[in-house]
Amino acid sequence: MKPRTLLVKPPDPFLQAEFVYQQLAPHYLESWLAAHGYPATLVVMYIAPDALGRRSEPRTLADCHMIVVEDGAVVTDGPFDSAIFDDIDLLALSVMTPQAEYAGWLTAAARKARPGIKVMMGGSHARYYLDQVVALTGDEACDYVVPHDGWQPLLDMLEAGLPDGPRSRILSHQHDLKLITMAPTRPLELMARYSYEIAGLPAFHTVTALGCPFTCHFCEAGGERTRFFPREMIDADLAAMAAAHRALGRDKFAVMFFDDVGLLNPRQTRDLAARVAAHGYSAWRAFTHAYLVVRHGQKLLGPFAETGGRRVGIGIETGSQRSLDLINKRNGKAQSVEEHYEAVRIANRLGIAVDAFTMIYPWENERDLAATTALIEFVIDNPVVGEDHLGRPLRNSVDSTIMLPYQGTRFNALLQAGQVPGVSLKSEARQRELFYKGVDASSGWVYDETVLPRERYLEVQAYRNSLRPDYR
Ligand code: B12
Ligand code: SF4
Repeated sequence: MKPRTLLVKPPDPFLQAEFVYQQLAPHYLESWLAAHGYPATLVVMYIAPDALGRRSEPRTLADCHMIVVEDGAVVTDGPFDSAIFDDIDLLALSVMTPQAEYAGWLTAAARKARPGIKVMMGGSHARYYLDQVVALTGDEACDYVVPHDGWQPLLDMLEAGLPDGPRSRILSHQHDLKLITMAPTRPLELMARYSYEIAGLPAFHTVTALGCPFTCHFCEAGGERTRFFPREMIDADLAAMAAAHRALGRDKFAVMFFDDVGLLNPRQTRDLAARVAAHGYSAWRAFTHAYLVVRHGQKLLGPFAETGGRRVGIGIETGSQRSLDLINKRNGKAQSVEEHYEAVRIANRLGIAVDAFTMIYPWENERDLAATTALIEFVIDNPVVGEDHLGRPLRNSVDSTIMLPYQGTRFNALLQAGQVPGVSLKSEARQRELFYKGVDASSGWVYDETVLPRERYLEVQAYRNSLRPDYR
């Protein structure tokens, strides 16, 4: 009999809401296993809200809930039960850093319930915090650790009969994405749980590529080679999402591309727009960059707008030229704050609302803060041509966070080396206890010293976020 895999998405109490976006990796891996004839069960874990709608941090697995999906149907939705490990040969965990603690609990529980089970961990936590994953000991240590693409390592270990060996074996592989033609699974009963809207229409999300060509110094993923999925896969995926929308009784629906750069150049945008239209979507959202909008204008955003592109996400980061230069988004190439203003004007004239992502940096003084606040006020006030599908005027939106220099980022190294005047970090050990340990998708405060007091940054952040319109 072929070994059976349990693909698990751990819970996300870190997020304000858990059923907004699917965590796609387990779904890609599930369809890959099916194509290779290996049986798998999928488990989506979550924290159930209390009577007042609040979710609290779980203390043990008993505080978690799970949705169990087999052959595309939900077979259980209820409290966590370690009976899910019965008949399982491989526990395959997909882990982002905020989920790492729960992954450890799951590994230990699986070993207790089923001695001899093998555990494999993949996802962005294994990629960016590999040293910490490999250092796990006792029952929480994994057998196989996959820091990059999961498709081949998973298949290799299953075909080899889940070989024994020392714990924490690193299996690193980068797939030629042209060979990945199976779209992620979209189990209907699960899709019905996700709730997200674009321009007044229900939306699902996907990605068309992995990696990012940019080099923001605050980002863990900066500079990873960009690899595109083949058109065959994008078509299959758009068709599957459209079928799910229709099966849920929706005649108009939307899609969001979560790629770091969804609209990269006019040709790629034209091709993607044609696919979106061909599959019957009425609205879509994607991400792009200010300098690309300024450089290509109508050529980049025209095909997007004409096929229902109603919102574009742009990391405009800051209105302070000094901070923008320090971020180094374009690997040494200049980017100007004026381009941020211009990109918003261009998009808005074409009937596209901008979701502008900005940050506050720990070296910023009152002048820097005022410059970004002025940019944000401009974004919020700038009129957008057109209406959404509920007849409401399209409105720009903003998001303000405080930059935290995660482990492995260039800013972490620069701050650690004391190269930014007025800013210092807590010890490395203390930082590890604070990153991704917070509520409402924020981390703890990793700074010992910042140019202005934390309270001032929080006050400015609260003001900026208060400017958001009440719909998007
Ligand atoms: C969509 C998305 C989200 C969505 C959905 C989450 C998801 N994981 O799908 C939402 C909005 C919920 C989200 C939230 C957050 N996100 Co996010 N997100 C993304 C994004 C843009 C795409 C994810 C995706 O679908 N990728 C495509 C799949 C195929 O790639 P993948 O998940 O990496 O999986 C591959 C491998 O990692 C591996 N793999 C994955 N799982 C497994 C499991 C096994 C067993 C194996 C063998 C292999 C394997 O195989 C896959 C194929 O190669 C990525 C950036 C990116 N481009 O990947 C950021 C990213 C994953 N997010 C990131 C961050 C920081 C966050 C937040 C912390 C942001 C915040 N402050 O709220 C939260 C945390 C959420 C939480 N879990 O609590 C970071 C991760 C950092 C980290 N250390 O883990 C990333 C890398 C962005 C970045 N550049 O910094 N995110
Ligand atoms: S654009 Fe910048 S922040 Fe976004 S993924 Fe790329 S390097 Fe990271």
